[in-house]
Amino acid sequence: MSKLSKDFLWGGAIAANQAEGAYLEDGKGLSLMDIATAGKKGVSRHFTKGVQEDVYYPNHEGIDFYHHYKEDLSLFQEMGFRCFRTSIAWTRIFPNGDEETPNEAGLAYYDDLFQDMLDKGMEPVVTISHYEMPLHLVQKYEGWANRKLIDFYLRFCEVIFKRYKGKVKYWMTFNEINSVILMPEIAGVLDRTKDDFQTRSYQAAHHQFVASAKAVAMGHQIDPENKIGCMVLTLVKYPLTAKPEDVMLAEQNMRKGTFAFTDIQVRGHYPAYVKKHVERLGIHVQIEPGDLEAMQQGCVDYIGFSYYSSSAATTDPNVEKTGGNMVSGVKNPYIPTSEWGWQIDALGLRYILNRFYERYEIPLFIVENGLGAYDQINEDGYIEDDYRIAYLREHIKEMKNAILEDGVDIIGYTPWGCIDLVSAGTGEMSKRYGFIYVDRDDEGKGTLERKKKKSFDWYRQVIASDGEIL
Ligand code: BGP
Repeated sequence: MSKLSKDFLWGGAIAANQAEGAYLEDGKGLSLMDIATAGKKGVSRHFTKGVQEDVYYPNHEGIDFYHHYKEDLSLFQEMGFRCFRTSIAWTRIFPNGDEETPNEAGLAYYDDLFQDMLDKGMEPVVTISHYEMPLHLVQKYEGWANRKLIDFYLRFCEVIFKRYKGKVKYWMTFNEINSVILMPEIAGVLDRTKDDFQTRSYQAAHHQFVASAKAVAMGHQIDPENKIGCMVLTLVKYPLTAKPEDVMLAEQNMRKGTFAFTDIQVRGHYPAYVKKHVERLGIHVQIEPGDLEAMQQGCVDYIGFSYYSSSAATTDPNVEKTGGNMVSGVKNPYIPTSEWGWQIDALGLRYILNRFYERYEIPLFIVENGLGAYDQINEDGYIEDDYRIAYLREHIKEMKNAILEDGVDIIGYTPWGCIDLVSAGTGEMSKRYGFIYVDRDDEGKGTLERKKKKSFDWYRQVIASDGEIL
């Protein structure tokens, strides 16, 4: 029998800023992401300009999950979801981020949302900060480069931990925390042309590590039932050849891109290779008394992570490059690529699961995985997304191998964008991940009608059979 246990958390994942829309409703403030994606290729970096009249911002309406959540959760329930991952928009709770009193309407919205999940048999899995923060905190404080952000974030955490106590047990502190170094603009650190950009980015990272650790400690104190994880983007790198230099480089890239972040948050301190790296960069990161103790006292309970693709590493400068989630790598000739140039590698999932588990021996949670693709509606109005089924099938097989063959402890699996939503990387609707199609195009036209794709029934069967029927 190759079934997974009944308590394995099958589900799906979205983020507030890419799905909710209703960007100024019920007292919500402007978020960084409300102006960061402007429907153009790549993340627009006109953060400081605020909303411009002549620019189209896809996140302003998203898929209007804000008003459709009951209908959408019912569809997830039909698929048998046992959990559902979303984030809380910081700006619904603290519109500017630095005020003392939270916005009751925002709190009430998530009360209803989490209650509806529970009523429909889904364990809420909540990202506290998914790529977004009040724009005001960027404009007034320079985002996470400013130490004050730690307190603003902790105030937000305290309010939501207390309010949703008993409803939410699974939390993650920052989505893809490695983005603070890979794309510091997401943490509100602006202006790459300035000399101190790197210093500010590393300072921002330190602030996030301290904030995350303090949030973990606080969350445990408020409710000992809470399970609080980190969330990292996994950048799996293989050596392109068996040349020792390539092997070493791949390992260094794994540390720099991925393990540095988990080492810090799981073990609660800066590893020696991180200190050496910062030393080599010649930058000074200000560490205040108590910071290192706080990091030690706020080790995470589990590792949440996203996995989409892998790439290779080589010291040879002449080989072909490949695209990827936030960073590009070297093309691996043994694996295919998606329409967006991300290399598809299901075995890489088993590989990273094992790397994490042998390194830390704490539970893992695959909170993002999936294939972004252009979907075609056929004449009967149906979407036959066999390519998506094939991608997920192969990844689930490898996840099962990790559990059943290797003994890795995995809490659950939440494929990304279980309902179509706005792409974080491109700002487009047409890069779709969902089991459920949403009638909305890149210009914001469409009825917002929801439609089940072929993968919907497939995933329902996967869950119903506890992963046996793929
Ligand atoms: C991750 C993010 C998500 C998401 C996903 C897919 O990095 O956590 O927010 O969008 O990648 O990326 P994209 O939307 O660019 O296809």
